[in-house]
Amino acid sequence: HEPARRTLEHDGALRTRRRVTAARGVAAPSGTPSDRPQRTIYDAHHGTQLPGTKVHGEGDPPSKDATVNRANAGLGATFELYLKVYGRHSIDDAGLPLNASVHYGTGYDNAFWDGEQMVFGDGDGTVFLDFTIPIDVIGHELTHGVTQHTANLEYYGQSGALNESVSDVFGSLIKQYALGQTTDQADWLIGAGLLGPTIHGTALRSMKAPGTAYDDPQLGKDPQPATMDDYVRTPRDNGGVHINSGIPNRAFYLAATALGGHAWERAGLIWYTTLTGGELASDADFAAFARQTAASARSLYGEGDAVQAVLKAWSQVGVPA
Ligand code: ASN
Ligand code: ZN
Repeated sequence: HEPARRTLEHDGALRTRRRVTAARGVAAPSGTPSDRPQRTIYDAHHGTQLPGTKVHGEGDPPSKDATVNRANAGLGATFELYLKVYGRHSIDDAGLPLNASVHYGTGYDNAFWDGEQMVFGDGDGTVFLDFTIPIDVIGHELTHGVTQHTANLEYYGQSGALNESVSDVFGSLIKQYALGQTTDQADWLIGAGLLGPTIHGTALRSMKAPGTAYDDPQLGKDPQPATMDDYVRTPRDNGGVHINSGIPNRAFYLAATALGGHAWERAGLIWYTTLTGGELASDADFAAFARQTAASARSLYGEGDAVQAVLKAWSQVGVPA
């Protein structure tokens, strides 16, 4: 996907230029984008044809299908965090309509962003339950769209692990923001409530303690490293994008908890500015991303506790900044 083009506007701020394209042939809104989301939920009826049939439009009364309502609410909560905290109007900052399909496939054990929309499986009911259950998973998938339209981090190796990590960071922040949690109240888990009742584990990933989310005969052990000492070199999973994301995930957790309070405020804004500020290369490695978070912290908050917390966090996970 072509990265969003950026222009330096008269006020000196780097902003993402409005795109003329929008999903599914719907014209992009012209002028000021709306402060309300424009959500549509589709039902794939256990097939793999996307998007499936429309079952819920913006402003419709709640569906009888709890999965539809969870998807709709999760998209709404994600839209709200991006707008109210970061001033971003949807995925493209130009009010892009949000489309999601639920009941994708049969016993489908995943959720994904396909470049245009979000897609959620029902899970097999044993290992995984319905992927619309964790709000952070919904936020994770939508954030892949934000990344595509901004830093466009290449989905391989360290830049791919950063792409994954950014989705976990904002997925977790959406949950923390929705629940009004401080850094010490947050669980820092991705996908809590998603594992079936017989699975020995708590979630898909832990940002606080990567590698400890599950250890189960069917699922195996959580493979995430917490520091560069345990970085996993593998050709699988696009070079371990869902594995090595544990390292930048923990860096965010450490920076956010060192700053305390609401993680979406200072730590979240530092990461958001890094992702969207136009200074990050799409093939950035961990060290380049770390340097840019420090630069963002400095430009937002000056020389002080924010930049110190960010530098210490990266150093604790073994990434030079
Ligand atoms: N749930 C996964 C993700 O969003 C799906 C994938 O690997 N593309 O990263
Ligand atoms: Zn992802």
